[in-house]
Amino acid sequence: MLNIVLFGPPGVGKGTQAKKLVERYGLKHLSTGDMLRAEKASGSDLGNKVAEIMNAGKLVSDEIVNAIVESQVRANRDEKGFIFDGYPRTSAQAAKLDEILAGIDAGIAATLFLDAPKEELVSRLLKRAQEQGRADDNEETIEKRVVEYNEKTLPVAEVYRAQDKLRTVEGLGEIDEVFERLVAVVEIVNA
Ligand code: B4P
Repeated sequence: MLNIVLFGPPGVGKGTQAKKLVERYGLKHLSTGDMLRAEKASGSDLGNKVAEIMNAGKLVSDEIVNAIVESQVRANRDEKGFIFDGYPRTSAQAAKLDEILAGIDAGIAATLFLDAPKEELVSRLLKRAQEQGRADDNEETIEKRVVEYNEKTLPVAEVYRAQDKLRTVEGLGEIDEVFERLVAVVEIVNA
């Protein structure tokens, strides 16, 4: 199995690049953001709870997110591999992901850390706000998402660095340029 984690701040292009990697390598795309937005759109009790948290720029609880990922991994265990997009976002999620993958005799090949300056992230997200009107893409919420990222998510990079699985990739530039940088790394880890 080829299991890749796409890691980085809000708006860096995880979702954008995950779709392209999935197409190139035939992997299963698991985006916790997309799955949570689907739950939100369903109007279920859980969806309403999730909507409130996401619209406030906060991270949804580990319990909820871990349960969603676990069921998806189990249901798709015969795939060639997974692209984890936006997961893990806390140290507890990182520990859970190892456990989930160990349960299907698999592990993470690499964590691709896309990074870009904050001004670029804010400008991309505000542009997306105009194009798609996502409830969490406004100046106030973006600021809160960046704070959550710095406090809770960024430390997860160190977990993967310690395991020698972290690969940093420049997220500034044209979408196709960034993609080619990611592919160059995947080719090495998948050799
Ligand atoms: P996500 O859906 O994961 O979204 P994101 O971090 O904002 O964006 P991403 O990095 O995927 O950016 P994208 O490619 O879309 O999370 C949303 C929320 O869900 C979180 O705040 C949280 O509340 C919740 N959540 C999700 N996962 C969770 C977890 N594991 N635990 C707890 N809570 C969780 O790109 C952004 C924009 O930039 C797009 O418009 C794109 O077209 C553009 N773009 C991309 N690459 C570009 C480039 N190279 N140049 C110019 N523009 C570019």
